[in-house]
Amino acid sequence: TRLVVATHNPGKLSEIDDLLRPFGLETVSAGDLGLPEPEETETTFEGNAVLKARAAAMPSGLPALADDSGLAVEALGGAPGVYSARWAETGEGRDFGHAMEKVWTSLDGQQVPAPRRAAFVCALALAWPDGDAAVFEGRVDGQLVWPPRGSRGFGYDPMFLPEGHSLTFGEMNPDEKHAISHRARAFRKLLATCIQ
Ligand code: ITT
Repeated sequence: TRLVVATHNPGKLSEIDDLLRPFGLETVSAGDLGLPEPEETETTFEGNAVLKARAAAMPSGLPALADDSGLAVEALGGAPGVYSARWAETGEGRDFGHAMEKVWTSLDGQQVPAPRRAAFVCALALAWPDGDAAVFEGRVDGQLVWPPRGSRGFGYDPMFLPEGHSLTFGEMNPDEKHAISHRARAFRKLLATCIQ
C-alpha cells in the first residue's frame, strides 16, 4: 500500500523521504495526488499535524503522514511557533530571509537572561482513511545566531545552532541534521510505536 506524504513544503518532503527511505515504502505526495491544502486552523503543532494527515488520508483512502513544525523562541513566548510559515508570507510567497530578520529584530530590547534560546518542534501525524490518527512530537534545543549561516536545509535553518554543535542547520549536510533534528526525533517515536 502507498503512503501519502501530506506536505506541500519541498524541504520537508525531501527530509521525510530521507527518513522513510530505509523502509522501502511506496510514497506519493499530497501535491501529486492533487489534494488541496487544508487551512491550518489549530493552535498546536499536534492539532495541525492531525488535521493535515486526516485531510489527506480520508479523501485518498490511503494512510497519510503529515508534519507540522516550527521555530519556538523562548524570549518570544514560543513565537513564531505554529505561525512559522506565516511569518514568512509576503505579498509574493514565502521569504525566509525576511522571516529570520523578523525573528531577530523581535528580540531587540528583550530583558531576559538568555534571549537567544530557541527550539525547533515537529509533530508528525499518521492518519488512516477512517480518520483514526496518532501523533508524535520531537524537539531540538539550541540558540539563534545572527547573521544566518549556511545555505542548506530550508526555512529558519541558517539561524539555528543546535545545542552542543558548532554548525547551524543551514551549514549541516542532511545526515548531520537527521542525527539530531526535531523531525528525526518525532519520526523515531513514531517508528517505535507503529512498527513493531
Ligand atoms: P505543509 O503544511 O504543507 O507541510 P508548511 O511549510 O506550511 O508545509 P508548517 O505549517 O508546518 O508547514 O510550517 C512550518 C514552518 O516552520 C516551515 O515553513 C519552516 O519555515 C519552519 N520549519 C519547520 N521545520 C524546519 C526545519 O527543519 N528547518 C527550518 N525551518 C523549519
